[in-house]
Amino acid sequence: MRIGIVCYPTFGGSGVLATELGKALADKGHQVHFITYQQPVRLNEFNANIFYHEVRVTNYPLFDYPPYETALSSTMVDIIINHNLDLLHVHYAIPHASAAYMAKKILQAQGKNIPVITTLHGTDITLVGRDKTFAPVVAFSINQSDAITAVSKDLCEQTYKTFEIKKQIEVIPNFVDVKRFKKKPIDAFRKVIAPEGEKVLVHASNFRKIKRIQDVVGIFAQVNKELKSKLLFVGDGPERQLAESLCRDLKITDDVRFVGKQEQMEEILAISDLFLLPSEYESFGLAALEAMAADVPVISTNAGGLPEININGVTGYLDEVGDVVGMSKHAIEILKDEAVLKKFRTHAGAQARKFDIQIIVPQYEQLYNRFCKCL
Ligand code: GMT
Repeated sequence: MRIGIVCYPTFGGSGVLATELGKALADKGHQVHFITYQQPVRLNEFNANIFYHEVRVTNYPLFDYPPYETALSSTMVDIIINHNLDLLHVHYAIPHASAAYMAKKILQAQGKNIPVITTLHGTDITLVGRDKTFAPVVAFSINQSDAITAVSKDLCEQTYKTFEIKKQIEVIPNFVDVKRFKKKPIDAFRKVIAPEGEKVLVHASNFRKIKRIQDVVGIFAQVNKELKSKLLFVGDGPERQLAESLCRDLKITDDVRFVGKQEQMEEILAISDLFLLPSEYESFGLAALEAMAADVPVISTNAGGLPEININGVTGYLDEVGDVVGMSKHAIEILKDEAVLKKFRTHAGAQARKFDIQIIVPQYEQLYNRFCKCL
């Protein structure tokens, strides 16, 4: 089957998921065409079945804003025709679903039907999508998709609550390649990060407000008072400075490292003991699932779809948004006793296996098959 995948090429969860899906489909023999404005960050190896098409936006002095959506629709049309694609799968509604609708209509006028599948990822519904500036277009283009999927039950419910959706939204949860995240820790690396055998806590995100990274600092400060520990901040984003100055105020800078955006997350997770995700909302929490796949328990909030992956008292703990005291207490409870930590690690790994790539990708293939009998 020839599949077009449209996504954000950045470190965000939707782009990561879309890229991993494309790679898995290519491994299964499908021809996958990524249509994005940059090479997706996780698209870092050669595969004969993968093609990357860049969306180029021609600017013109008249334009205060480059017309990206128009360029995207035109590129979609071009690639669908010239590579004879069977189906288009767009990740993140804005602006991918509406650009796909436009491409579909253009092709329809030329006598070609291209099925469009839209996967909703979270903020395209719960934050940006519900903004009045975008809402009518988002609702319309979701309704015009041939199939709609959401990455968690919670996101599915939020979408029905937020928009008047006339179609069925199918839940296909995010997945993780468990094999990839089962890495042996590199001793030399662990020694650099935690030279005295300190416990290693980690947070990875785009450091947006919704991630509440001030709570990551707050939790770590409490843990650090009780246990010798280090904190790794992976990623970058608007709240980084705030977190850095909070670390200075709390005098914990020697034990906190901001390591920036990292492609080899599995190596960092392999030397980690606990993952912190105190977000205000997560439709799913792919970063937490990746941590669990590396046998790292998770301290998170109980917001959004997080309870669908993190099991309270089993794979980690879930507390109310902003409950730094509760999350600190739970973090210490897991970390202070090796036997307890080991139990949580085992359960986290087992839970992640339920979301293994081998289990979830066939669900997307079955969905594609309903629209195109060429598998
Ligand atoms: O978390 C972000 O801000 C990035 C965002 C994205 O679209 O890249 O992540 C969303 O999609 C991920 C993959 O499906 C989910 O795991 C994240 O929970 C979700 N983020 C939010 O809902 C805030």
